[in-house]
Amino acid sequence: MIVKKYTGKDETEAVMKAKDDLGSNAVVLNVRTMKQRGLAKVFKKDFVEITAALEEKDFAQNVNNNKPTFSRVSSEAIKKQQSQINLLADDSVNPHAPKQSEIIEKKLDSLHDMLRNQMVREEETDKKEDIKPAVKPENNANFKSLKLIYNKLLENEVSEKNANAIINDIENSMKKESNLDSILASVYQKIILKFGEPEAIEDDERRKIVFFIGPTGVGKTTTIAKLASDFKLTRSKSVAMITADTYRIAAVEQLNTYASILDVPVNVIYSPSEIVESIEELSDYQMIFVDTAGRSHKNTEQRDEIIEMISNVRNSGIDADIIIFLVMSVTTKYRDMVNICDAYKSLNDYRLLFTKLDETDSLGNILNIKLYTGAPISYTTCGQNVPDDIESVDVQKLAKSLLGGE
Ligand SMILES: Nc1nc2c(ncn2[C@@H]2O[C@H](COP(=O)(O)OP(=O)(O)OP(=O)(O)O)[C@@H](O)[C@H]2O)c(=O)[nH]1
Ligand SMILES: [Mg+2]
Repeated sequence: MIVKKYTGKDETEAVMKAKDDLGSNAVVLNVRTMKQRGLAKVFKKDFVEITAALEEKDFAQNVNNNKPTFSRVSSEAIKKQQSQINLLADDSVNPHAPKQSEIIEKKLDSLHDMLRNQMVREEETDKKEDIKPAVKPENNANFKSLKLIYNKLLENEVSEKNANAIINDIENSMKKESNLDSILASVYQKIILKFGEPEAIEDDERRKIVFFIGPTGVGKTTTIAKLASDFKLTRSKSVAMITADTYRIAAVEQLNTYASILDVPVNVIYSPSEIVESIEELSDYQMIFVDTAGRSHKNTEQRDEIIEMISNVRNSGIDADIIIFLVMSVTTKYRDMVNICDAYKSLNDYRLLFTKLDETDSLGNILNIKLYTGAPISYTTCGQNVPDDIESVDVQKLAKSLLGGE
């Protein structure tokens, strides 16, 4: 992994520098505003420093591809990252800034203590069980730490294949002997890179048609209510809804209830051919959320209706961004999630939205499915409360949780 720092008079300038240097797959790990102190305050302006990271293989590819464009880093994402963990503070830039080692210790201390305690306990268990992580005990001073982290990942339902890949990467790039803190920090960063840049709904002026598709009962309608509320009440957008769910008797009523609380119009459509006309009727609205009936991915006929509806909009030439959220509950088994994603593969560019994080402690499937599909992750929901129980994916929080942290 390549980790580099860039400075600029503002975030945009620093990100542009990273863009020129690292290319499209880089991920911003951290953004800091560096304040001038003492006499320097008079002569020099504050500046922004970002820490960006890139997988080595992507770096090599960038060089070959003559540096493609940087992935979109929304100002929202940047703001969010300002409050996020700073693992790589450069001690030399600002003498008053906390030292790198202090920051790592502070941010990862709970994980560290927990893992160390566990290490002692597992020494006992190891004698009884034969666990087989990717790391090889021979000549590897880091074996215990890596094995612990590997087991933690498996415990959180990261697949064996993905846990092995993470551990192998770390093992290959590590010094002969590293302490638990630095191994943990490397794994943590690796996981963040694997999650990639989340893609929430862009908060810009372009009109948006947003589809919510997925299995029955995962929370599509509830999630629409949460997002519609955010866009209408917090971001002052004009919002409308369309429901293609006339399948369940109470479905239209459910959406109507949310819509009337939010005071937004709802159109009901009965077949895929009606969608374009319905959107045109709502031409005054910036955001149109389209609810669909939960479909078993095994019922290909029903699934094809949804795909047809989306294709109709794509082919209509409507001037709007089309966003598709494939909504899945994290409580669903990995194998079923894979089948669901496969069922909608032909849509190509859906984003992953995971619900019901409050119902499980094991979030490994989010990483597994992200890596299986390559699709961006967007939002997670963590309860039934509208509008509060939703957030743009916080990859730092997810990565910590996969390592057993709070
Ligand atoms: N615990 C929990 N429950 C949720 C969450 N999101 C939605 N629910 C609940 O899940 C149930 C189903 O939610 P809906 O929004 O109706 O799900 P849906 O995907 O629209 O269902 P269908 O339209 O029948 O396919 C409701 O009881 C919701 O309150 C969540 O994040 N956590
Ligand atoms: Mg519904």
